[in-house]
Amino acid sequence: MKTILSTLAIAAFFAGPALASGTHGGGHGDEMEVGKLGDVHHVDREISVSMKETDDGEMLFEPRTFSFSTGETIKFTITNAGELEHEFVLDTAQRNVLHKEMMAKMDMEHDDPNSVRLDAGAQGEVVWTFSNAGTFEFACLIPGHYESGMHGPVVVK
Ligand SMILES: [Cu+2]
Repeated sequence: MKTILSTLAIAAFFAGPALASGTHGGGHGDEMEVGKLGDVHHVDREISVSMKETDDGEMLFEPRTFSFSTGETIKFTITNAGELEHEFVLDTAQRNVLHKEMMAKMDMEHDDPNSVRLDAGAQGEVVWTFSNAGTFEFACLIPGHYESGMHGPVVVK
């Protein structure tokens, strides 16, 4: 059974010291440290991302890293070119670790603008504005996938 949880539910689940020290308080709508939902009519750049497994058991994103300027709005067009289900999640590395631990305990679908989960062969998109400078992370948090290589840095300058 799959449970649909929002970022807020995840925050509530992890309402412990680790999360409290790692995030700013609310009050800015859906703004996250990594940024916010982008305006599809004001996209600065479009980037294609593929997700797949390799013959030797790795799971990969292509490209493996991203570098953006503060304030840029990116349209990610994401293709699952593999044979398994995958997802693309933008967040801080710290929150991805917590989120991944939660995913290991219960299968979970996201209903958040910072992520998309795709069946094999499917395509989806995430339009995102990187409003804050810093080093963030994109990852697939389906159990075992992060460890198989599905994560990379997002540097915002
Ligand atoms: Cu995956």
